[in-house]
Amino acid sequence: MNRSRSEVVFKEAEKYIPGGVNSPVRAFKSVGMDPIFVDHGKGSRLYDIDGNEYIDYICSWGPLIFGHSNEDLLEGIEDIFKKGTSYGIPTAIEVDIAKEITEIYPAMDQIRMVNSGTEATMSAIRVARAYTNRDKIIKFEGCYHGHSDGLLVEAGSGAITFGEPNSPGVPKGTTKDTIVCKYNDLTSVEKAFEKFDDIAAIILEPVAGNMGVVPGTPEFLKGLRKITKEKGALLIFDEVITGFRLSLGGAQEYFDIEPDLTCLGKIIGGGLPVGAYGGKKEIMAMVSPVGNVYQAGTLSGNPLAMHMGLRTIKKLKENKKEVYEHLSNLGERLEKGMQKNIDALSIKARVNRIEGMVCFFFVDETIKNFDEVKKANTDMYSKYFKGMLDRGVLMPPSQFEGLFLSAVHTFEEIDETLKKQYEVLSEIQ
Ligand code: KE4
Repeated sequence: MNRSRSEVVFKEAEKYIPGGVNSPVRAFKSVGMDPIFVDHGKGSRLYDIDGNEYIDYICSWGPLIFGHSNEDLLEGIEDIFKKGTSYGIPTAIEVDIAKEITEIYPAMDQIRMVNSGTEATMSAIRVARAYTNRDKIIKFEGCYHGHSDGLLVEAGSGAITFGEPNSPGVPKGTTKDTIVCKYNDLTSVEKAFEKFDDIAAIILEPVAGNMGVVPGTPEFLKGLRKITKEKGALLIFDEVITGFRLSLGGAQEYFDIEPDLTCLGKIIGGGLPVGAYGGKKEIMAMVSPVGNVYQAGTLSGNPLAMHMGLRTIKKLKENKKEVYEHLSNLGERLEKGMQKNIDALSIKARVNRIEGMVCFFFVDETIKNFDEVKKANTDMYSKYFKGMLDRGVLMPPSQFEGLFLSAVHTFEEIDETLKKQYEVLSEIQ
């Protein structure tokens, strides 16, 4: 497959942008190749600047639940930007989207718009600390919540430890209050509460999507809800991926668990920069200008992003049954077909799936948390990624990301993907 124009542009990009990209995973480093550069997207397809066409399983890492450049969503966008793109003064559309989301997410009486998932989780943690007047938070190994200092940690040695910064530039002081526990392991959380009495909150992805797809078990999630209530800590669901994806009401609807704070992003921006956090009125009353927890943003709630987000949410609501059934059926077809390929070729691999969230792991054991995920054969994944890319199928350029399906992917595309996966796995094993 000819990718010469991407190579030229990438060389140029590396001169002016660190690593030639504006977000690390786009550099394709973990799959050992230079990135493709996109010309445009349409539906479930992505086209690079060399004219190559791909079935897209990245979909901008989640926002594009209706695929690329969806006419329904884009309708009316010109009227918005001809009137103005941002004012720094409130607009009525911000009320409309806040109303829509809080009606769909009963755990949220109020919601504050920000511009990324990182801002959403960072702000939710600040509110939780202020509300409980406690400093420590618990996060889980393998979960990613954006790049705010206190969350760039990895488990130190031993079971329950303070997070060690996993990035230079993060002072030890900002991670000393971050405790890292094991995902799907309630005992590790109970031990943390035995050891520390100043835990403000637990933050987690109720279905982890940043160590590949690893669902939280219902027992684990219900156990977290129980222990946080008992100990007076808040439960924060980071639903930046699962929100409006796992179901219209996200993981909290799917598992019927009401968190104290919810973080959203991706889908609620419909492809434009949006994040949000919200919760019960008495908690959100801490947020400036009502309360004293300061959080602000020049472009928060700008009408262009709100338009795309609101149209996406309305389209999901109006077509709820069809959309989520289709996502789940696509996921099931992928899972079954991938398992068939694994069995036919005796490949050391597993498929994790929950509804439309799927991940193909080069791991030969049941995957419950990061312990098993980190055993993945990333060399095999890199060969697999390249083989699929050369056949016009764009998988996530990292073993530690899930596939992102959309409502416009078709069963024919799933079948084509599975046929190509069989060819690639036959070649690389
Ligand atoms: P952003 O700041 O990238 O908008 O969101 C951070 C974030 C927070 N919470 C969850 C559960 C997330 O998945 C993310 C970001 N996801 C990654 C991909 N899994 C974004 C892709 C990238 O970093 O380029």
